[in-house]
Amino acid sequence: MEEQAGAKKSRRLKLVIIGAAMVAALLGSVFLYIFLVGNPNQGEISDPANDVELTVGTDYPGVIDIVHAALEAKGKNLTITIEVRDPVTDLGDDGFAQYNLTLMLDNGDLDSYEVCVEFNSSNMRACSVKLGESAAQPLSVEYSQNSIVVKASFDELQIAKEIQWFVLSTFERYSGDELVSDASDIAPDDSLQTTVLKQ
Ligand SMILES: [Ca+2]
Repeated sequence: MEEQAGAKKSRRLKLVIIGAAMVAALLGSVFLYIFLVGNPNQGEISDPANDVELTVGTDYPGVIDIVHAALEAKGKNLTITIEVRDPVTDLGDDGFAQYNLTLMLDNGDLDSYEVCVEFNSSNMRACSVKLGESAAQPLSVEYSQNSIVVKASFDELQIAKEIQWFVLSTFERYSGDELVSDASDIAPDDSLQTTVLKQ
């Protein structure tokens, strides 16, 4: 009996040691991953629905009503997600919408970029332009339901301490040459958003 109890105890001890070793290995992998890959920096803006300003006409598509925007910065890569009130849909032949994201990267100097997403009935495309330069860099853009995701890359982002940013959406619709709808939304409403980066 005593022998059996001793063998049981020893098996239990072995299992405890193996379990502890597995947990330690798992934690080690997680720490190694964080050390090698790093955590992304994130920032976000929430904006009310139904706060679009109309300067011409009486209607606009809910796709320009911004409700949330987010940045995720890792190294020099930046992922921008814009969420809107209604799903991204066909704007019709005469509709034209645009999102302009202004980014000011504070890295001692202030480098400013404009990220622009424009779309109409047939396509959506995105590009970035550095303030003071004219060359536009094409960017990857995808949309799904109520989200638009843009991926960009800026060398200055790697040494930037913070990003100040805001998003402006606009919509125009023409009837022939006449502008019959002109609407816009801005987020945040009253100031720039500051996202601090931990490098
Ligand atoms: Ca809004």
